Amino acid sequence: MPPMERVAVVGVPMDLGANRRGVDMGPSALRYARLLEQLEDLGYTVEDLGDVPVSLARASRRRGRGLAYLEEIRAAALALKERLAALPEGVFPIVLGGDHSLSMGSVAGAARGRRVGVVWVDAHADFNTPETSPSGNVHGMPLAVLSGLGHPRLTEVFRAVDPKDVVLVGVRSLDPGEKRLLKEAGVRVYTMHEVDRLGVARIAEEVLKHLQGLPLHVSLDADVLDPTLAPGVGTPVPGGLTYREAHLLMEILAESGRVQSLDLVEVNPILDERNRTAEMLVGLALSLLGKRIF
Ligand code: 6HN
Ligand code: MN
Ligand code: MN
Repeated sequence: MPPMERVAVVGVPMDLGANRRGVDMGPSALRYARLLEQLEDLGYTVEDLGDVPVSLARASRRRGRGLAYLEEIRAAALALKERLAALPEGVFPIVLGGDHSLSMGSVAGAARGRRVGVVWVDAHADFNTPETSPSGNVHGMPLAVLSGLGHPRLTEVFRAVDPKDVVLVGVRSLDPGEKRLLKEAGVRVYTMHEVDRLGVARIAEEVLKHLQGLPLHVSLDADVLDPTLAPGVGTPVPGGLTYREAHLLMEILAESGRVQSLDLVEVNPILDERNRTAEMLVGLALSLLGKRIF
């Protein structure tokens, strides 16, 4: 269980990094799925900090080297970074997305300049740069930016981790240039192939060992789950984590007592069925914060 008793929730209603609208409603859907109430039932003191401001830019336009909405995304993620960095020590932040580009700000803010391990649980690696990205969508780039690779406007404020302190779990969709960058940077990658061969329990133990001694940030992208469980995502990929695998992963990470911050991202209520994707992520957050069956 995390060593903290206080949780701060902050929303980032942003869809500018994705190519489909609607993920900006994710924070509402996650709150509606009773995240805060259920955390209180677990015994946490929970504060809702509201949402960080996000530009209402909507015109479809591209700027600077193929990146869509670079400045608007930078501003929102920077506001998030500052809000998290200003939290008192001992408060566990949960960031509600919004598209995954917000994690540039959440990891950088939670790290506060210190060394942290990042567990990025996602069907994708989000390790593109403007040069390797096939889409120009910034939500395919945040992990690269955090590792110091990408557009200088982003790396200058969000570079926060050593790529050797980053682990990916659940990956099953990589772009060619991104694959090369991951190898060069030395990121540890557990694809669905390893999930099938080794099982989630073994992977979770290896992750904890690989990131030994470091405080951990977990970034949970809803599309890591199988799309039959979590249909409310903009970039679904077949063959994802099952309900049981995802919960077991959260439970073992929780047992380490080292997780100190969390993102719940890429929930798109417009594409969802009866809010089940948000409910899945809320359930996983509760497991990560110590909820147990018995
Ligand atoms: N996400 N690799 C693709 C791209 O456009 O760069 C998909 C990225 C998806 C990002 O789901 O957070
Ligand atoms: Mn992602
Ligand atoms: Mn993804």
